[in-house]
Amino acid sequence: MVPRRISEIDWASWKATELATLVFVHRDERLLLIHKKRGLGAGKINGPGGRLEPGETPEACAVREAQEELRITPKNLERAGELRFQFIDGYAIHVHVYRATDFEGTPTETSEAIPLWVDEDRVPYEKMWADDRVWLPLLIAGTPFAGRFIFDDDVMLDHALS
Ligand code: 6U4
Repeated sequence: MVPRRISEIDWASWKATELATLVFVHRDERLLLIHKKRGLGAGKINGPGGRLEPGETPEACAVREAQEELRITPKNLERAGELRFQFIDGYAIHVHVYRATDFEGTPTETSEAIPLWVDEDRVPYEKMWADDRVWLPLLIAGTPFAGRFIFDDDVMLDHALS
């Protein structure tokens, strides 16, 4: 059966196809976002991030992806939350989300992303994944979160947040 509701999944035995990260630099009441050029979510606005390489820790992945996508090194990383996404085609991704209060380098456009600073109270949710408006306000407020989501392509069918 293809699950369309959170309650139809046994989350205790749920396994992700992919492990990934997102990292949000949050400094001076602004967030450093990206306009993503390729990969999952191309065309959307998000934080930098991507999939873990073999043997890599989530924190090291978050730093590497920010370096690759924006040429910056985030500093003072703190765990903000975690997100479990089940897509109805069978793809499943577990994302560790980090907040960084500082960074080194100059945010620079790369082949993967265009940097974008936004005020924390003017986040362009309409150009982001549908789940972001559920949990990004918690990251901004410094409240830890754990989310579970079911997607059909980029349509969010159901979610639960704790
Ligand atoms: P690789 O090949 O790993 O470099 P990359 O573009 O880094 O590709 P990709 O395309 O697999 O990674 O996309 C994974 C990224 O997309 C992670 O940073 C998590 C993010 N992501 C996926 N689904 C998301 C969703 N529903 N909401 C969200 N971010 C999501 O905010």
